[in-house]
Amino acid sequence: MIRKERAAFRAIHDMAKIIGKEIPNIPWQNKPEGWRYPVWRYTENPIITRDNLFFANSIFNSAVVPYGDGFAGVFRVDTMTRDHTLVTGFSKDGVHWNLNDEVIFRGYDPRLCETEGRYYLTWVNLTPHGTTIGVAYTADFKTWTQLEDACYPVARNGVLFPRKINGEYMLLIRPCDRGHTPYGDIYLQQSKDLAYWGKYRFVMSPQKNWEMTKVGAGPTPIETDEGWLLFYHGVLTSCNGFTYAMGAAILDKDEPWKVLHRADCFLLAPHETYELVGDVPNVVFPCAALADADTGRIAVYYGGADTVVALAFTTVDETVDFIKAHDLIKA
Ligand code: BMA
Repeated sequence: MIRKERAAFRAIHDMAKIIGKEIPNIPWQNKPEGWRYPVWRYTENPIITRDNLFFANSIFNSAVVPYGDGFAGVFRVDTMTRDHTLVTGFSKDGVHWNLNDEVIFRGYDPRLCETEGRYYLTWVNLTPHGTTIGVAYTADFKTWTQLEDACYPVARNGVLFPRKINGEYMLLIRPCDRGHTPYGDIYLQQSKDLAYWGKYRFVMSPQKNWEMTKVGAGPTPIETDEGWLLFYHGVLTSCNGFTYAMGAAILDKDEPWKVLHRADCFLLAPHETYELVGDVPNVVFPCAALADADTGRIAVYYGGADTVVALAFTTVDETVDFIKAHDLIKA
């Protein structure tokens, strides 16, 4: 189907629509025959391992965006001294990456989004008093301008929306403690200039067993005609420690602290060896998603077991339908 026909088909069949750019070269594999779930893994996973960079102990929770005629990314590299560092990387196809060994920032769990012609990076910035949310921007992934940290310690999982809403930048955050926090809700804060933040709003807390310990925002929210599609991680504490899985919700377009729909179960949880075995076993940690407005395809990048980067696929229809079919928000 060509683009116009696809748009007409979506309108007639009342299908969800991504509001954003077209990404014709989005990494993609069709859903395997007989697969009943809304998210499926790339068959060549993991796409990045420690062998992609000299002196890396592990390369995992990482962010990517379309850039030029390919893709750019910021990668979490824990080094052989076990320092937390961020480096850049480039790719033609979103699957095969060349990483640079120059450290751009110290910290971890980067998120990227493009807004107003700049690529904004948010990450877990390290301070002597605990972690906070670092903010920086670039035009070329070579020179970076660092802004004020977006909150005082202690917080993690700072995720910017890809455009201003009602004239304000909006940032999802997860207040936490200095350790492996045994609790956690998602909040939102607003700013006119990315320097001064306020208008704090509660967004969501754990609801079901699979996420009962804590929840935190994942990739940059995806704008759809139904609202903001948010993938997030939820953490379960078992007698063996934490298990991280990916859930999904739809937030109100204009007041994104309002959760319109939310799946009561995970959409992706540790199952494959590279998710079950590694430096931290049983971790699926999504940090980025590419979304093609033309086809509705979505490619999610996630860390596996705090050791590798992996890729999974879905479509906006599959995910939105699944969330609504398993909705824990009662009308
Ligand atoms: C969180 C963060 C993530 C990590 C996860 C599982 O607190 O440190 O980077 O993937 O724990 O270890």
